[in-house]
Amino acid sequence: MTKKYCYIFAFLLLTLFGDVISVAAQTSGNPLFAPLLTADASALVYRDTLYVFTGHDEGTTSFVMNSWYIFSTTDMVHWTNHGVKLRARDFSWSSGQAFAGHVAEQNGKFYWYCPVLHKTIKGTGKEGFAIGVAVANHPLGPYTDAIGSVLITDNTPNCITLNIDPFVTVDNGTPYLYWGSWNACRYVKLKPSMIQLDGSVQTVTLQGFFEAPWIHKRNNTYYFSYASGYPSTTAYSTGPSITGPWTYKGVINDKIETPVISETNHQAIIEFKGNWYFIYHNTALSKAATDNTAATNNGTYERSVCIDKLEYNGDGSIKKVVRTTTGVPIIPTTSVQANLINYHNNAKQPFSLQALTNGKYAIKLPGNNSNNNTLKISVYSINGVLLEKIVTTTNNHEVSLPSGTHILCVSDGTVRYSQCVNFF
Ligand code: FUB
Repeated sequence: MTKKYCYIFAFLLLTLFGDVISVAAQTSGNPLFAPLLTADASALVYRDTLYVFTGHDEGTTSFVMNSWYIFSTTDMVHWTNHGVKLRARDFSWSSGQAFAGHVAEQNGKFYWYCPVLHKTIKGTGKEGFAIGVAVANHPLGPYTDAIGSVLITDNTPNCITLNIDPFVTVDNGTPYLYWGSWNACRYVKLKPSMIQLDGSVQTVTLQGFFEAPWIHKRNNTYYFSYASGYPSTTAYSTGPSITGPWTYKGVINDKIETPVISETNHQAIIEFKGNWYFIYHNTALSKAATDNTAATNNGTYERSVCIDKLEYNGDGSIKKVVRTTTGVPIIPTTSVQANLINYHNNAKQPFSLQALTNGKYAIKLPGNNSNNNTLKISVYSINGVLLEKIVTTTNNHEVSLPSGTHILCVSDGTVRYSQCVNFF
């Protein structure tokens, strides 16, 4: 169909079948939580909600970080800022500095692993950071110190110079704590309690590792992503198990050099409602980027969390992240109620598109189809391109309706119905 005829087709359908329902497709925008400065995101899916836990930059020439925030969304566009939910000083043994934390769930409890400065423990040639754990019964807290003491300090055998950037995951029932910085990475098994070490600290071998470990699993492959080099890119390696061995695969996020440099590059990777996301920080809200009078062109200490899609190639490798200012599209959560128009007698039949948690819609057709008639559902783009054709005898079918305008035509063999539903 030529472009001209596509538009005529669309116009005819739209005028013939009257009522047009519009569903706005929006995007999250980047940075996500402007104007607040946020960094070092950790992400967790619980029930139908995505929670993002961030640090908060308060300095301009060094890391000044006192607290962690929580944000949540069910659709990627409408975010709730739940405010400060934990502070470094909430650990009575800490003198401050809320570096990159990580939240993990186990048996309905939520554990927030936090790297903070220890008041008294500082090993020779080490930086004095320790990792503590706060616990809550809900991702939003309230969180309290789970141990009243530390999990990792400069005194832990085989620890590293800078004990920061914890990452915890439960693999086949066993919790693992990874952490690392200054080119050194470690892991240790945790007991099921999540707050006690179970065995000795192991050295991790990863090409180009600098800091910020994060592991996700897809199709039986473990993906280990991390900040690499300094200033950092985000690179990744893959392996057959939670402990590797790890094979280097390449860079998935370039250095943050625009609008101004961020020396750090700290990622979280998460699947939510069938989509994969890459969460990172940039410098768009830093003085250097927004104020011509800024003393330096470095935004390292004034970062802001962003999100973009994470996409895979057919062979399972990760595509280079395309950083955007628009962010990611909305996941529809509202249902659309409408009437299908009987093609023959213009009568209206109720029909609904019910948003599902996987981002698709369930089409609820008129009646209960007790005769098991064959239903034909066609989804067209506005210019008449057939996007999806479903032939079914059930009265409840899942259909993908991505952004863009669509026209839905339904036939049950004897009666034809049509409706225009515009997904912008
Ligand atoms: O935000 C302080 C530190 O900078 C984090 O712990 C590192 O991952 C880096 O982002």
